[in-house]
Amino acid sequence: MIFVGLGANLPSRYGRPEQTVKAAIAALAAAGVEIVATSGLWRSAPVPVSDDPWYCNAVVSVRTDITSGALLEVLQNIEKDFGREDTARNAPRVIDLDLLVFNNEIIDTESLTLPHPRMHERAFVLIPLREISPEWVHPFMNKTIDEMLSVLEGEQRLVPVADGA
Ligand code: PH2
Ligand code: MG
Ligand code: MG
Repeated sequence: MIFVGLGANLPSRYGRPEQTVKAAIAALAAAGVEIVATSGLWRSAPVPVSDDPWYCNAVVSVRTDITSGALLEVLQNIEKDFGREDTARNAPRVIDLDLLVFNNEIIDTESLTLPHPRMHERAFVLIPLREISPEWVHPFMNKTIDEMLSVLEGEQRLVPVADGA
């Protein structure tokens, strides 16, 4: 299974973060990456907690024959095309496309770490992921999504976006 996380907390040329996230999913499909399942859209408080705007987050599962490195490049090209600027980690952004999981690959290189090194501590990743793949187990933590969520103590605020928003 291949999972991509999406996040946005600044307006883009596509409009509000909800619209940008939907446009980014469409851009992935247009780049030839088959979208298998799409979570709902969620509004989430910034992690770590700050005065930055809340994010819109979602997770998609995809199917593709290209390598993880090539998929990462596709994601980065979409980010660039959407007007993403290179700024500090955790800085507000028009769109963030993170390669979370690529089958059972476990890698740690300069450009790519799989699974994503912080996904297990982020409710804004785990809750959307649970919607589309509730049985998924982290390949080296050997934990289910529910097990990873249970240690987060609910301190991360997350609300579903109403249909049509
Ligand atoms: N992304 C981050 C940092 N913090 N917080 C929320 N709620 N959602 C995000 O997508 C997010 C974040 C870095 O990529
Ligand atoms: Mg990110
Ligand atoms: Mg990123």
